[in-house]
Amino acid sequence: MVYDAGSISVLEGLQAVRRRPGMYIGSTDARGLHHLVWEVVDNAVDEHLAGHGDHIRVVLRADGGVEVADNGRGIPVDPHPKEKRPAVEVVLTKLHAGGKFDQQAYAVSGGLHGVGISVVNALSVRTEVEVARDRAVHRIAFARGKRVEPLTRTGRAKGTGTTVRFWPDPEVFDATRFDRDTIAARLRETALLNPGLRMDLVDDRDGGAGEETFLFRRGLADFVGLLLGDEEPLLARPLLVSRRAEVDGRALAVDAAINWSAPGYGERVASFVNVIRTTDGGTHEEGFRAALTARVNRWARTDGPKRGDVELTGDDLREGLVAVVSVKMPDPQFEGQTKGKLGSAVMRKFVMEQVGDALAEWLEDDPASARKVVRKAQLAARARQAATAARELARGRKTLLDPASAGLPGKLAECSSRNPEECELFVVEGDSAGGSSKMARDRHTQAVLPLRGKVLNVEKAQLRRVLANSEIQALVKAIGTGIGDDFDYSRLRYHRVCLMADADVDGGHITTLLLTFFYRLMPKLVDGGHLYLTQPPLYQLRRGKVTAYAMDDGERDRLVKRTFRGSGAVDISRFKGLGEMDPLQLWETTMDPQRRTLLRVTVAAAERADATFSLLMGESAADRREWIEANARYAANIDA
Ligand code: 0RA
Repeated sequence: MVYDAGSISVLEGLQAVRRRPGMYIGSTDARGLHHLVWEVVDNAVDEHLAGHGDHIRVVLRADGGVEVADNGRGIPVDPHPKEKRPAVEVVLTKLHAGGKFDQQAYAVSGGLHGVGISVVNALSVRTEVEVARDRAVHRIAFARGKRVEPLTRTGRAKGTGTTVRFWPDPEVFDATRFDRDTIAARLRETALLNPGLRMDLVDDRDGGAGEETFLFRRGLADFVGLLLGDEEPLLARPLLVSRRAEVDGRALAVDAAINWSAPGYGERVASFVNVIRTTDGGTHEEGFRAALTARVNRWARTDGPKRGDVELTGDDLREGLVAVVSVKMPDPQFEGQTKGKLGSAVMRKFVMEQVGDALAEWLEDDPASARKVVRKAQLAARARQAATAARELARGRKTLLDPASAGLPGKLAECSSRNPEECELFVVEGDSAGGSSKMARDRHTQAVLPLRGKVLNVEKAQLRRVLANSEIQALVKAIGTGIGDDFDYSRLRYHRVCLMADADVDGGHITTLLLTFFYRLMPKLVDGGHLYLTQPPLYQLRRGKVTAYAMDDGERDRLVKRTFRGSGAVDISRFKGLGEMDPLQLWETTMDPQRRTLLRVTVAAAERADATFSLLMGESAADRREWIEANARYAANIDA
């Protein structure tokens, strides 16, 4: 074969890629291998962004290769004016030729992407390209970057499009098996960011494992919905931002969808630049966060609920935040080890201003939603303040609250098992109930800690005062994990912490207080599903040898009508409190794992208690029934 000067330099270029693949695709491990797929897919996505094509199909072939087909314009096949070779051959062999000849405003470029499909070609044992264009199919093939079959017309075509097939070189990569889940996640993400673009993934390996299609109509709103999963959203509809402007002659765009998880306290923000995920954030995320904090705070100060309340920090506002921020710009600069961070300074200000303005408008237009956001952040702010207070307190009373310091509280009736997974702690209100539950329990797995209710009068109580309380300190000590930032899950001594309070107003109060305490200072205990409410009965029904218990009036009436149907009077007694039950009754109804009803406290329930607690402070309480009903709705019955 004879090479002209141009093709020799081309080959030298691809040889350079083969000598130092890491320079072009980051690495030669699984991550680098998948970059080959992203490279080809991104080229096809660029074609869609340019207004051509709405369907991309990725096939993981049984023979180890990958095929990416699109219905764009097709890579041009006519002779390249300077190179005197078909344009498609130039695109596949010339380094940095990129996917496009014309400089597109939003074409994927910079970072690891946009190095061109020539890099894919260089690092594959074989590459085949089929172009449908001008009513014909054209085909060309390469081996390790060298053309092995010249461009030929192979048939007639109706539409247009490009199909790239490649087999990664085992001499280059540590392993050449593609991971379907990784590719599926990426294609889903791409589809979410490009409403109307259909992405298919076909896995033909292992006897044809399946086909998935990703196609979304609502774009970022769908994306946020997906990030929320089955968590309840704070806003019925996410706040959508879509703005573009020209800055210093550069066309910039920002699209965002913003919501919050009603029960959540984590933060989920996914950001993108030119449809490429920026896993390490960067200037666009910084601008977004700054806008959120500044604008919501400004609104909260002037128009928000409870004016003059605590200043909300960015962290408070981002509790439960679920958002997608997608920006577009020409020639983005990436930073960091894996180039996952946007460095272009122009984006910080642009996103801050555009998202800021959009937020300001939204806050004005939809104050009801805005109040929801502010209220959630205010709860977070109070929790933060309480945690700080707790830490300060803990520092002063290291011996009492420090999980590492020796000794268990004197009032704790410990169980004998040392396996936390099977251990349960019953936190019991009142000394007399504490006495009977100590007698009733299964000593091997059940521990009892009595708390004196009077000491825990929550009315007008401040959380920091609650923490100074020796009863609460005993509780912290018994659980073993410490609190706030010092919480250490590995020291958890009981996998079930069961709150056992009277079924009356006072009991409801104490439970509210304890739930608030756990929600604010041991959120991981709640989140991990370790916190439970016992359900002691309100009535005992007896006739002859038959005894039954009822949790409420409804159950009592049902028992009278069914179980106790027929002649003879039923003796019904009402328990005024746990203290009235004898140990056997307590065991049968409330503690025996075989017969009791335990309600697992969800994060949503604890959060609700926290809100109730704030409302209840200093006010008269809602009655017991309402309280229990409200909470029972959020707790899942785990034993029944
Ligand atoms: C160069 C120029 C044009 C399109 C493409 C490349 C192109 C590349 C790939 C890679 C995968 N799919 C692709 N589709 C198109 C513009 C063609 C024109 O102006 O007609």
